[in-house]
Amino acid sequence: MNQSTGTIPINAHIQKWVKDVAAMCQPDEVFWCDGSEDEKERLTKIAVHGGDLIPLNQKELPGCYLHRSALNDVARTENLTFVCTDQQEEAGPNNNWMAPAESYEKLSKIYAGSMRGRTLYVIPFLMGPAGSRFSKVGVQVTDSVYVVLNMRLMTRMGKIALDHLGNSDDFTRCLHSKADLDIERRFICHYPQDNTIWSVGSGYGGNALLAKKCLALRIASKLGQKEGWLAEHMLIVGVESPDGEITYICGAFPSACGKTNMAMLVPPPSMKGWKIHTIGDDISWLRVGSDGRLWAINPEAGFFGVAPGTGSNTNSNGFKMVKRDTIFTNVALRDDGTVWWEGHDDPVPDNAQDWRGKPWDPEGGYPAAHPNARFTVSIKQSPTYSPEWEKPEGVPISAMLFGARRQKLVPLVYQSFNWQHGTFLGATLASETTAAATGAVGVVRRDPMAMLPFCGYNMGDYWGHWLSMGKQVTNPPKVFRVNWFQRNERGRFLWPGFGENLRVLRWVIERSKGGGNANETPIGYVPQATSLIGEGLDVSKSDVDQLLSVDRQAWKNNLKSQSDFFDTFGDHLPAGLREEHRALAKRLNG
Ligand code: GTP
Ligand code: SPV
Ligand code: MN
Repeated sequence: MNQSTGTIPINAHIQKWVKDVAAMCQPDEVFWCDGSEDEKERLTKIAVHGGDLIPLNQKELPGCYLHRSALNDVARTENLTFVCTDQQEEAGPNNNWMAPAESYEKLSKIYAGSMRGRTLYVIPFLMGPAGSRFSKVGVQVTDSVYVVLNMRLMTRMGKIALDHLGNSDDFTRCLHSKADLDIERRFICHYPQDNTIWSVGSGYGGNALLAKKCLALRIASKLGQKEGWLAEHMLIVGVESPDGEITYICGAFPSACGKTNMAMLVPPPSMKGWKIHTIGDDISWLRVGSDGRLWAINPEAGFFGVAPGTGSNTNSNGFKMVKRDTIFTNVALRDDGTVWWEGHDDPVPDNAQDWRGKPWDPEGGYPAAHPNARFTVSIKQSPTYSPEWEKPEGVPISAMLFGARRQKLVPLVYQSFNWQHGTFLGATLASETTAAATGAVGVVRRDPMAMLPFCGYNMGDYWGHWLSMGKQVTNPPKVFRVNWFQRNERGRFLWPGFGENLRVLRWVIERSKGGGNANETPIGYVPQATSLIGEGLDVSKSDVDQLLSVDRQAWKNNLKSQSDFFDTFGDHLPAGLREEHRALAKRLNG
């Protein structure tokens, strides 16, 4: 076996670990990634040659490639995702659990010899700016060149990570093998006590790019609890008002519920002078600053964004961003070597291959792109990219949003009374499921803080950690609940969404500074219509009334499902949340 480590020195801890892993997986070759441009070209050639990437029309889409995943491997598989702690209680009712010894043994058998005939790639990566107190190092081993090329866009990869790590042993060991892509032999296992992730049998997104959901959320959330910080499924955006002041906002929305879109929002023509600065579209790591505020970084370096629904009418920044140096996964391929998806600017194509590579029948009643088709692209390609992304201390957060897909009940926006009540709004978040995970779509489920699939420990303890963070942050962000997805009886969206969501952000910013008009209701502060909408928006008065209404009876009917959900956490439920639930019941019944 070729064991050359190339030109960069690799610390002894990494070398030892890779040696052990290689002994188990038995690759033909080991390839140490340095993150250079040269290397990217070599790897791309390998990927094209092996069929992992299909070159697209290089005139129209320079540097762009298409990847088609296995048919049974198109989304995260939450039922095959485990947190492996000594006690099941540490993982909590929110996680699938396996005992560490049992799962190591089970997966070892699948890994054994799984890389025969393949290359084992070693990817050192850094999450967060170099030299920042927020940042963490991981090393991923994988037998998928597609994963390497994605990790290269999604993280700071190669030498920069090794330099940050030095001789330390403090890195997350991320082992990944596609093995035979058999769903019966697919497992995504987390070992927080060993700072280790083992993923096998999938080559897709959050299952395989282990920096993302596995490290930056599941492992990091547990580290955050131990070390006194937060790892959240949140976008970070800077909103600049016409007077030039920038306010930073974080937003937690479940998968495929609008984070990427909000992170690179395009202000409507009627809101002149407003500007958007993108820091992150999926993950935030938050720490208390010496000024008592909460500061956030985006640990990632790229977007793994939902393609369907991305067009000039919805997200023109996103649409422009993916015209070069982008990897597309499971979109449709047109005759001229360009790509297409539902919601693309161009009309429905007559001649295209669908995401599986089969001739697509536009009349067939099925989509050309998979509903969870994605693009992978560097954050620097966003027209709204903010250099603040590089700041080691992050940006100060003035407001946090919890959002979800709800056809009914939940108003467009309302504000919590305080941090504890804000934590309660996050803890009771529920959303209609999407194609980002396997399983039924459109079913309402509880998804606290949009973290149900990503919290790496008992969610009751996680809420307790949120409340204790509130005590340390003397100047906490104001917390809001938002919902862009209310519909009328005929199924039409009541709110135009996308760029028009800036109207909601404008109110959020006013409220964060202690201004803005609101009515106090049992669920929180709801904006007055006139102060929210402003000039230049064509939405009927009755729709606006509906968007901002609080149906007291419907909320009362919801109380029991909230407390039933809380009960599943037993003693781990912090008293503060029980208190908030009682107080809500009292306000609704009062
Ligand atoms: P993950 O990457 O899975 O975590 O998702 P995300 O939260 O970043 O979701 P994204 O912004 O990619 O949006 C997912 C889908 O929701 C896309 O099809 C969007 O077009 C649609 N969407 C986003 N914002 C809005 C909105 O304000 N209104 C409506 N109706 N749809 C929206
Ligand atoms: C999500 O599902 O929330 C994503 C995509 O952001 S994945 O990387 O697959 O988790
Ligand atoms: Mn996500």
